[in-house]
Amino acid sequence: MTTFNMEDHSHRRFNPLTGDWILVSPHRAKRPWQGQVEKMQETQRPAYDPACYLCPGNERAGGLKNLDYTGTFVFTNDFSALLADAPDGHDGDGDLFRAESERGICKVICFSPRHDLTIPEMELADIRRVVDVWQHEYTELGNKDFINYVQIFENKGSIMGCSNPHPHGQIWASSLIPNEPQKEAVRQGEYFATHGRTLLSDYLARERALTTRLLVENEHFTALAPYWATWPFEAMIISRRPTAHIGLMNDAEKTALADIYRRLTILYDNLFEVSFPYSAGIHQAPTDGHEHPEWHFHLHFYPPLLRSATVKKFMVGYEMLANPQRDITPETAAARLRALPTVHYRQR
Ligand code: H2U
Ligand code: ZN
Repeated sequence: MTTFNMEDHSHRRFNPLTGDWILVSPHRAKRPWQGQVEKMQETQRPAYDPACYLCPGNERAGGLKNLDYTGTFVFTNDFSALLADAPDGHDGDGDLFRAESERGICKVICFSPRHDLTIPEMELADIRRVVDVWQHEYTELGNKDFINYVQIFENKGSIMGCSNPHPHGQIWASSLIPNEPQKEAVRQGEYFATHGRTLLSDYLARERALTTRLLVENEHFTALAPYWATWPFEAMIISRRPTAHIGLMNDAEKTALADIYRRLTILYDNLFEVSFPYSAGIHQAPTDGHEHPEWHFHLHFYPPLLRSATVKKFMVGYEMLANPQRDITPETAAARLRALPTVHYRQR
């Protein structure tokens, strides 16, 4: 019998943040590939698009007009998934049928007036303004008595269902804590109660000693491919200080957050020399009025691309019916990302 090694043998890995498992099949990454590998033709977008509903001064669906903004611009989503005035109520009869009313507020954030940019091509100072908006919105929305969780996220690329290439993100603030942060809340709470330290501070210390899954670092943040990553080039950004939420971040940390978001997404764009699609977002403490020393601020990046600008990983079959599976290991993915140039391919 050969001895088990993670680079050759099928195995499963545990995600301590959610309690889920992922199946890893590194031997399959060696199988021949006969599908497409071509580079996508990227069209140069104009700096201003008169037909874009996010560009300055333009009209949105419903007739409201965007301000002639020069930095960031925030507005209430014209098609909000959560409504602030949904009345209290529920439906069902106990175990089998359960429904509850849910209230919330949805906003859209334009990152830049420039239609042709995305975060990896923006100046650091301009990304810093986006971080300021995140901090302001987290605090302001979180202070409302009916808002107990603020989900900040960015959905980028048409392959992710994003409707508009203009650089933007969203915030959905709700009265209940949604599934993913709720799973993480439970696991981080258990860990903190047992160890007196946050789960992610212990995890980060181990990863920084091992270095194999690290991507980029600055003084206040580390970007890495998590041990339990599901998506081929999945990443996390973790604050080095065990900060519960963005409201507690100081000036230096906010600039460092802008810096690491930029540097990670430059690596992403350089991987296939294409504007790299992903869903990314912040996980942080609920805004329920309690202190949450167990919560450790972090971001998740879930990119769908697998082996070229056009070939994406499908979460289907075994993944839908059993559990997620990946071929290329997070260690290999990290090594590939780390080896890329740190200057954006369009600025070279
Ligand atoms: P995506 O790019 O991920 O599709 O999100 C864009 C959001 O912008 C989406 O939630 C909103 C949509 O509801 N939107 C407006 O609020 N006003 C508009 O005029 C068009 C789109
Ligand atoms: Zn998380």
